[in-house]
Order: sequence, then structure tokens, then C-alpha cells
Amino acid sequence: MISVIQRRTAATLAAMTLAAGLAAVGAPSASASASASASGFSRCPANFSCYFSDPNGGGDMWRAPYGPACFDLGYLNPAFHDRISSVYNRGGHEAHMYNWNGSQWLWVADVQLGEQLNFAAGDPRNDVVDTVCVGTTPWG
Ligand SMILES: [Ca+2]
Repeated sequence: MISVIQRRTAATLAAMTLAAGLAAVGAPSASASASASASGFSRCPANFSCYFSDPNGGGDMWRAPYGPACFDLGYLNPAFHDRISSVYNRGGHEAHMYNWNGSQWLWVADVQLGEQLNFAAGDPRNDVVDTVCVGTTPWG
């Protein structure tokens, strides 16, 4: 229980610090647009890293603030933890992703500059990420 409280406290501080910079883009596309940019990696703007609920930049997208900073996805509105299936890092920093397993943070994956990363269905890294760190780690 103590570890959970500590985690939440630290996460809340991080969320509060960065709330102003958060850009939760969770709007599902209502139209079946002919433009590929409406639902793929290409909708990620330059200079940011983007995180998607479906493979290949599909589904909902969360765009991380520039950083360096860590973001607890459970505190976004709407929350984005346990949802990431693909990433496109167009930002200026390497990104690091972590899963909280109930007692500790576990590293999931790094995303290099310019990299497009996909977690296929059945990949144990799919839909588990709880925290994204841009240009830093949870340990500084
Ligand atoms: Ca998780």
C-alpha cells in the first residue's frame, strides 16, 4: 500500500507540473476520411512524440509535451495507460516507456528519434505502458 501511495504522489506531482502542457488528443475520427493523415502516423506533428491506441498510428493519439519529463498516463484526461499499441517519435528526445506491475516499474521499450514502433496483438508490450518519459528516465 505504501508503494502505491508513493507512486501516486509522485505521479500526481508530475501530472500537476505538466498539466498545462498536456495535449490529450483522444478524439475518435467520426468520418471515414480518404486522407491517410487522419488516422496514421503522419498526423503526429513535427517535434513531438505521439502514442497511439492502435497499431500503425491508428485509434486515439496522445502527443507528449516536449520534455524532458515523465508522464503518468493514468492521470491524463482521458487516461491513456494500458492503451499504447504504436509510437512515432518525431520529437527531440529519445522516449522511454514503463509499466507499473503493482510493485515496481518495469521497462517496456525505448523509442529512438524518428522511429515508428508497433506492438502487435499478443506482444506482451502491447497495451501495458503506464508512463512515458521523454528525454529522461524516472530516475533522472
Ligand atoms: Ca500497465
